[in-house]
Amino acid sequence: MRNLAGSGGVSRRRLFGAVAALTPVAAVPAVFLPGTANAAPEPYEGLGAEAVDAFRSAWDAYRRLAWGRDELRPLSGSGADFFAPGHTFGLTIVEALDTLYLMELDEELVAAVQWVRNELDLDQDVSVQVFESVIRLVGGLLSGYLATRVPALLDLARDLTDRLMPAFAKSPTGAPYRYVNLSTGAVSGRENYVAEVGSCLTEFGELSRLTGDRSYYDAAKRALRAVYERRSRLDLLGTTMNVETGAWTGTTATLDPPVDSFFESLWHGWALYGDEELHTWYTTLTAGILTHLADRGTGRLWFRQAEMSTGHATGHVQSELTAFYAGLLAQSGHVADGESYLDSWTAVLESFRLPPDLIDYDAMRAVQPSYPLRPEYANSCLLLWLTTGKEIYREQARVMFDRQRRYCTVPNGFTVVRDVTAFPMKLGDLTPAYWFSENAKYYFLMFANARRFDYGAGYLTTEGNVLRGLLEPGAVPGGGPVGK
Ligand code: DMJ
Repeated sequence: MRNLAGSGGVSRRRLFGAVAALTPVAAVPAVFLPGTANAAPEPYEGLGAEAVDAFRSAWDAYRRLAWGRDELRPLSGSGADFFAPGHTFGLTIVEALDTLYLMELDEELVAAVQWVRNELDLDQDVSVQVFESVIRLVGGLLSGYLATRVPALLDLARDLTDRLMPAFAKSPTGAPYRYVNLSTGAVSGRENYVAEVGSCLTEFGELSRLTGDRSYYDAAKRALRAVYERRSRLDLLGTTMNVETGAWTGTTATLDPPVDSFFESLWHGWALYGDEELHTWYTTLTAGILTHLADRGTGRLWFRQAEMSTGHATGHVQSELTAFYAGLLAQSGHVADGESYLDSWTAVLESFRLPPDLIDYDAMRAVQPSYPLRPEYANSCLLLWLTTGKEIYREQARVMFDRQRRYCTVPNGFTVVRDVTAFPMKLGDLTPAYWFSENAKYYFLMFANARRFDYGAGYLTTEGNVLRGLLEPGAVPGGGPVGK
């Protein structure tokens, strides 16, 4: 194994050569992979093509039945709006852009980019959730831009972010309001969750880097600071704060939602933009988590709920969403804990056919038995595989991929499960847009030797949007930007 973090070479220079560099991009932390000088992995059991087939089956159904709508309802054969009824943003298209690029589905990519350029309407009189708009739409547009170099995608990312900025600018603390009206700038939702306050830095940082306007990065960092400065003396955070007063209104310390991706944001901010202060904040809060929330009482590593000021335990449930933390721990140097935590979720997969959305880990009981096609387990498999080079993580991802195909496949692609404990499982009627951005991409990157991805220098956001390591944008037919 060797450190391949610096192996971008000519391709990386081409990719980023034309963009303004505002904040110097620090060395991405060491990523280790077995493989060739190009960091290209051996394909895994021919499953790369099967990951593309899985993606295509859902994508074709979306194109046929819900094109331009936010999400596909595969059972009823219709579309659904994600942000607000009657308002649609083609969310699935935006989320899929870089996946289409990586999978070399170029005809589909051209059609997707054309839809975004011609049809995506940001000037809608509707309140949207700031967090979801940032990680899904801004992030999707940015990675789409980095993949294709179509300037309109960057312009749209900036336009949307400018429409979201009142949520930050109007807040006395800098922690954003939860909602903002895209047309009027009116804000609402003074109680906001920690994850939603603090998960904008990766995308805003990239926008600052690409446009040379650092106000986006500064707004996102001010929001992170507003939370960090209110940590308890045990270096724990609560769940919810009043963004006008800065007072905590939810004082349970947890890694589960609605806090989860806050910690990713700190690490990504350090890894992508070299911000030492974010590294310090991440290190401080991680020590608090490992000291006061880590619970090894079952013989496995879990993370309990506790009162943020005293550290007294208040709960022993765990959301499947928290499975992301295995990868983050490994990525940030806590490899042994990351591996242990993934093992805990692998044990869940041994007890249930698919991971329930919420479990009581003491009793290994499903508290919320749905499985909304979540990607966090596969995400951590990818990061642990990249970090350790161990094949076991590709094998575990294969198990998850097989389970999804076995239990979630329907004639129009894939759908969510309402109850994984029922025999047969009860299905719901939705292909979440994140499936196109996350699950399919993680499987493809692990199982294929993706020619358009630099495995030694790749970096993905919390929503799976690739912000580093996209190679050869000129490889798309016609050369140069798609749709130019
Ligand atoms: C995704 O939207 C993102 O990964 C987010 O950070 C939380 N998880 C959902 C999918 O489960």
